[in-house]
Amino acid sequence: MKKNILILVVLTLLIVASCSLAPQQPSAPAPASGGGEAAGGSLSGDAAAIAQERSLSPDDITAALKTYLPTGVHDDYVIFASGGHSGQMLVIGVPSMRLLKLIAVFTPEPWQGWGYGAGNEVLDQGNVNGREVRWADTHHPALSETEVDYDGQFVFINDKANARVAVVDLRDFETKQIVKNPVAIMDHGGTMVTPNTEYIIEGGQYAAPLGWEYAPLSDYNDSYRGHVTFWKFDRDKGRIDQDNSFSIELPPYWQDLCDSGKLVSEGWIFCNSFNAERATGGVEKGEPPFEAGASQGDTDYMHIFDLNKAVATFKAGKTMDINDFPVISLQTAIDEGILYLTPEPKSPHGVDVTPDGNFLVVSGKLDPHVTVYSFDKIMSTIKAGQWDTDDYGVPVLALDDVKEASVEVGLGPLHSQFDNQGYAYTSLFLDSAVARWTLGGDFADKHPEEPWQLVSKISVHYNIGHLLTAEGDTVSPDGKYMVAMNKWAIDRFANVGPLLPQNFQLIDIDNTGENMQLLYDMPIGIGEPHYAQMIKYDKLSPWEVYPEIGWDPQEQAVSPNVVQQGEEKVVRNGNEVEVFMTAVRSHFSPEHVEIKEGDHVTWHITNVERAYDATHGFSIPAYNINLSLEPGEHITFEFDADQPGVFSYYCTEFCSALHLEMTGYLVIEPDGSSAMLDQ
Ligand code: K7E
Ligand code: CUA
Repeated sequence: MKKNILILVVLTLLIVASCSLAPQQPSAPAPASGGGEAAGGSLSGDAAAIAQERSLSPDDITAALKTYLPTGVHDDYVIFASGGHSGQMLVIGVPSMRLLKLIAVFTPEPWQGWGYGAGNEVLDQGNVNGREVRWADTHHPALSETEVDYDGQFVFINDKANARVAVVDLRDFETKQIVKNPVAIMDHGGTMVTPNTEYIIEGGQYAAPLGWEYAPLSDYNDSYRGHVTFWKFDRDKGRIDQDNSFSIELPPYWQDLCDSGKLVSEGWIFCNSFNAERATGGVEKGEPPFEAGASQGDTDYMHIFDLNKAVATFKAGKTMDINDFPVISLQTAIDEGILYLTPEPKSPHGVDVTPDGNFLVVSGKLDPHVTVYSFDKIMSTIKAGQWDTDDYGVPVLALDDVKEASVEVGLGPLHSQFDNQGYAYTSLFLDSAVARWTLGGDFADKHPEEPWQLVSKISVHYNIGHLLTAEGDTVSPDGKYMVAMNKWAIDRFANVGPLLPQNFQLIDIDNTGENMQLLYDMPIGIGEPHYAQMIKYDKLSPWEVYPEIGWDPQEQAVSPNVVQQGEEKVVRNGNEVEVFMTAVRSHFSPEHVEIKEGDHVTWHITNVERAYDATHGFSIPAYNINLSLEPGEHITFEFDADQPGVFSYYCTEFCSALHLEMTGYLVIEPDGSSAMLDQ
């Protein structure tokens, strides 16, 4: 009974506290009032009874209260997460951890009609050597930034498996462009952005001859190379400007993750690497396996780039062409002072620039420390011309000359994020934990502890990869929330067979000095997300409906083929047939499309609705056509009428009471049939 009373007291206190905190809610419909009478501070006996019946601890109850959103209330933050192998992107609300959307990116997606008559041109941009590649290993989404703050306009994501980068426009949350890297067949260290999104960074991974030419593994040191690619972003067009983009050839170390400098370090780019040993594997030939060969050495190399010099060198035309793409050669990068290296212990992963731009944090997967580098020291060492060189002649700054601190955080450190109180958070894969530690420099005043020290840890479940904090990659992180992106879930969820979901765990980091609190587990059952970013919801201003009737989302303008109501028709010219169709609750016009086998069909369809959420679907069986037409949207698709017969096209969104009646007949008369249709 004592426990019961405790829960009651805790609940009462919490409810009183949460009411007096007056949380900022975005303008949203008022929540439907529930049965409980919470506002006065009294608690209905039901709540205590439920808590007892469900054996909820006081921590469970606070976690529930911190994450529950009444109906109609919106989340404070939105996460854009990699969808891992699904090739898509996830949109998740925080603190509710509700999945709000899956954005189709590299992979066809039926609900959005992506790849079934719409989006095909964008998907085709991602073809590799002419082959349709319709999956992706998405790793690192990056929100567009203005002055190193998320601006809510675009989000980018890379495909590690095929070295591709996609652009998503956050006005309609649709993918607008995919670029295939002409220099490399795969990547990893994308898609971090420079402070005003001038460039999107795409770093390499497993070295190979540039342009994925053939060279035997015995030529590894001479013929295999790494790369980093800088994609110029044209914000007005909302597209990567491939003509003003370029790569830099790098030694065949395995470049891993990159981050852009900010504020004092703006204009500099940092990428960690591993396998500076240049191991080439071959365990079956008696060679050390990669995992041993690539971690023999005590250090690998952080790559430091002077982006301004690189851009000047590219603009001066001092480049070579790989698959018609400009590449600054390794020698030119050395000669022009574009590239420097510095050692990083020990099989490193991740390089993260602190919010003030002064420090770089690198984790050594096999080292219980994070190493903190001083940008200031890097600059003075470069200015002093103080370096050795590696086997390729690249300047190597001594670790002792540029290191600021090393902080013992725990086993298997991977990635670091930051808050607004001078703390850093590092994921610990082997410990299955997140370490909170103190930053020094100007951050030292923000927290009571000594700088560069471990403060506390929280267990996560299990084997965490990346982590993210609210606005964590900006110059002004919000603190509040952290999400642990855990690779293994094991026992956290109901058993669904041997392939388990990933586990995103929401953690409250707002209670300085106290322990971080685990709030919520969210299973991700579509692939292995790597990274994600969290933006304040009120920074997003997506359209509710498309701005005008006939909107072509690919052009973000009214389509020249818009079909207005009253202008629907079917036009024949030889065996070219053009269909002009509108969709509105609850009918398509026309309802009969009668054509002939062998016709080539161009079909224009406009959703002429202006009402919020009045989406219509449009599908044609057997022809693999399936569209989603949001209010105002126009889509044009084509097909060859090679299968005669009768095909009912219909609306696939339950849009109205007479939705089932929203259908029509596509009648395709067999070739050679005598009863010619009169169109
Ligand atoms: Cu650490 Cu691809 Cu960013 Cu996975 S990477 S965890
Ligand atoms: Cu339109 Cu159902």
